Amino acid sequence: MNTTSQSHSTSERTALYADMSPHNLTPLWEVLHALVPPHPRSPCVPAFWRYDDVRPFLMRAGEAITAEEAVRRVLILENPALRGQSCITQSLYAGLQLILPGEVAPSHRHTQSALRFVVEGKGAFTAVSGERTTMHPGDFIITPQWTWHDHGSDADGPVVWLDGLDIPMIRFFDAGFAENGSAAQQEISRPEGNSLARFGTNMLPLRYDAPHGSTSPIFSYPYARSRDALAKLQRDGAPDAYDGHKLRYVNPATGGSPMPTMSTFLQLLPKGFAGKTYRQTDGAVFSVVEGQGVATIRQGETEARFSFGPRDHFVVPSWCSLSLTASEECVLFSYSDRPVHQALSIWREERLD
Ligand code: 1HN
Repeated sequence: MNTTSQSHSTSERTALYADMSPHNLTPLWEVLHALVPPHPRSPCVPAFWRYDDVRPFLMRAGEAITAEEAVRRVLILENPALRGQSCITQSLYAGLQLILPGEVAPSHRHTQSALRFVVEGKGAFTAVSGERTTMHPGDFIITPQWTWHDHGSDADGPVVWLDGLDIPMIRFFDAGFAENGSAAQQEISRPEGNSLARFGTNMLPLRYDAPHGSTSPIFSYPYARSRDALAKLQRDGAPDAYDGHKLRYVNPATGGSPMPTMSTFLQLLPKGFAGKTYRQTDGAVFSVVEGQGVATIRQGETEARFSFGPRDHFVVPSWCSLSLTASEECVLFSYSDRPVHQALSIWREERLD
């Protein structure tokens, strides 16, 4: 191609772009590479929230506003590269919620699914669809989409939990609906533990009719049970070289994830564990329950090393490589958007090292 035709085509293109722009037309060939990248390049970055840094702000929030006035007294864990968007990854929301003795976070429902992972304190409760669940540290509790839910506290101190929601996904699909309850607290129609008795013992009621569609019928997965399972795995065999001893929570009726949009996991890293490096397309949020360790996260040429302890939180964006080491025996809870990747047949994992 000679220079004349090249400059001719450049000016021709510039004119073409300018003339068609008012018609809301734009040339694909200028953006094609960015639209179909050779591998994921998340705009999110790895980030870490040390609980000792966050807790004083939570307690100040407890003095600045009541749970009732706030509706939900939560400090959002915002990805530093996505400030102002109320999200920790492009598809997931995370926040730390505080409830104080005697408070009520009023009843409402929405099409976003929520998970709670109890971080500090015990004796608060959440009520879902007429049943209360008392919170203990490490309990994993579900609020299925479009179920009435409120929180309260008979505790004698502050109770803090991690909220994980699929807010950015529902926003992406423009499928958000919400309603406030007519009373601050919903009526309780079943005794505590009823859903665990019906669905949580590897048995199901005859003529089981999924009360919440593809969401698990169990509201609470108590830490004591999950922790005990990990202790027995640790006693009985060698850890996986990448994950340690890692279990996924399931919907007992389907074997699938507890919620259609979020997977949840609990893993034990034995003392001295030096995990191999892996990456996955699902970005994940971690809540540290026990122990001390280091998460090394690589994104392109940039490496982040987070020394974590109990109640700390960190995020591993999509396709960042992660390795975990433990100087003390560790237990980590995590959640991600994996079921959506799997439903779309786009989930990928690479085990490196
Ligand atoms: C919500 O309903 C809760 O019920 C927590 O505790 C966090 C963040 C955004 C929208 C709804 C809750 C939330 C939320």
